[in-house]
Amino acid sequence: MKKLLAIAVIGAAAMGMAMTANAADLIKVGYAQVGHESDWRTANTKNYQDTFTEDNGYSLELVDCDNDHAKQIEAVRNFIQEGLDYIIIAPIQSAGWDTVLQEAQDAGIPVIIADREIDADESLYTAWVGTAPHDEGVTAGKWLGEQLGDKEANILQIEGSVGASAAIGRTEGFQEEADKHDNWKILDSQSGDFTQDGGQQVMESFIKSYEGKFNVVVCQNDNEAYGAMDAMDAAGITYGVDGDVTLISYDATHDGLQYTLDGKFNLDVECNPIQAQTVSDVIQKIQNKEDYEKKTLIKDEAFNAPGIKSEFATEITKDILDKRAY
Ligand code: GZL
Ligand code: ZN
Repeated sequence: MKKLLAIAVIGAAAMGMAMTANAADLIKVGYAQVGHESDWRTANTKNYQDTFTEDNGYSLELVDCDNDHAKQIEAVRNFIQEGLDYIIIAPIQSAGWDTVLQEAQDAGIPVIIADREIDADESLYTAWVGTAPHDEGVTAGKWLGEQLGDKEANILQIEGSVGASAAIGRTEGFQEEADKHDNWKILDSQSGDFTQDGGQQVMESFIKSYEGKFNVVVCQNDNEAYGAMDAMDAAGITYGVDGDVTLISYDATHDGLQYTLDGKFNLDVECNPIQAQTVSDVIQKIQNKEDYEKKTLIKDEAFNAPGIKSEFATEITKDILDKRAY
């Protein structure tokens, strides 16, 4: 009996060793995530959790920084303290990153900036994987110009979170196109913080000031657009393909594209949250001491309601919608 017990004990110890060894082999990654402000963010978080798994050789510490820059800096400092192998940051705001990036560099921990952009010198981070909000804004502006022809536009814009590169880029890109039309006027542009509540509150205040004076609403993400639709419904303002107001949104999440298919959104400019595999590929190259791209752009496209022909957007169909990953 004793012998059997001894074998069992050695076996368990070996298993334990194997597990510990495996745990030691895992690449320890910290992800300082923006927060949980939108469906886009939820899809992005799930994508990281589905990709940075133990089966794929990772241990992931994902911190939801609740749209709070100070919390995000603190999360990165904690990652440095823990001595993680890699730090990924989706920066809530573009400014204020130099100091903590220098600290990570001094600690020898590679930092990958994901999703959004930062103002810091690119020597302060190892790689960047994200999308092009400026181009997304240009696409929205070009599409509107194509659809309006020489008709005038009185535009209300609900911006994303203040200081976020996604908001800054979309605003600048759209403005660049609007400047080409002397009969376009952006009546007002306020931040809805990329949330549905924010979109509704801003739209309600817009309606108080501009009812009857606007024919275009631009929302810088789908959740703001849902809030804006609620506010316009309550005020009896029609929008979409058969409405008085042209409604433009960004993100092209599943529900946003459903509204586009239903003709409630005229246009939804995609910003693809499925980025984790691309980030993992960069990490694997660094691990294997292979060359890697400093910057990798995640491709976007745009979708408009059925029946609308455009050079800048694809007509959404049920088939495209059903195939979407998010
Ligand atoms: C865009 C991303 C933005 C989305 C919003 O790259 O950072 O943040 O457009 C999300 O939905 O809140
Ligand atoms: Zn430009």
